[in-house]
Amino acid sequence: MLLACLTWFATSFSAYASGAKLPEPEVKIDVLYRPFLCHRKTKLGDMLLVHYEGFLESNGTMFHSSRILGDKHPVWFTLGIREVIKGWDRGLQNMCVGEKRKLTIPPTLGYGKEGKGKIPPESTLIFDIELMEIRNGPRSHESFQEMDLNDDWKLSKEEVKEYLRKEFERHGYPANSTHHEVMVEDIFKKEDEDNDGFISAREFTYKHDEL
Ligand SMILES: [Ca+2]
Ligand SMILES: [Ca+2]
Repeated sequence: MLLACLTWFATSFSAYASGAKLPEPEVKIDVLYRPFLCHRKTKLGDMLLVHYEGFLESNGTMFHSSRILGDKHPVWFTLGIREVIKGWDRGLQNMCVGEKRKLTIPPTLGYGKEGKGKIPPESTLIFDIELMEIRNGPRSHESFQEMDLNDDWKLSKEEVKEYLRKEFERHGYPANSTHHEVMVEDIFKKEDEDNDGFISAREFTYKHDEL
């Protein structure tokens, strides 16, 4: 115990001294099955359809199974926008359809100090996850590339305005450039986090905090 404390202190101190963030626990990823054919791998911003079982590491209790409980359907979510716990956002990248993974997720990347429902506070979680399908998310790189007309990996106000114009036209609305200007300003207020006048690929794809 003392040794553990000393190690912890030494690690914290060196992190503090070097100005770096405290080292954060990681998700442990075990690939249980990887299909031979893999046309596409998951990336941040994709929509994923998964079946999963969740267990408490402490006593092996299964707290959820998408196959057995609820409507027994697999679930959709968007990767990398904190729609799910951090452990999933981090642990389900570069995954092929048909692939099965076991994730061991420390509490800080799961439900933390509070816990949730059947999950007690400070629980390490184990998930068996099978990826059923991948789709382009609304904040996928494909959508970004479509909007980025000059391929410089950032969206200018003009590009966003042009995108809005096309979208409105596609849905049969009359063009109203004053309205679009207002919308563009509003979008940039929310999305251009570093205020450099452009929406970068990163600002576009990562909706919330960093993973
Ligand atoms: Ca651009
Ligand atoms: Ca920016």
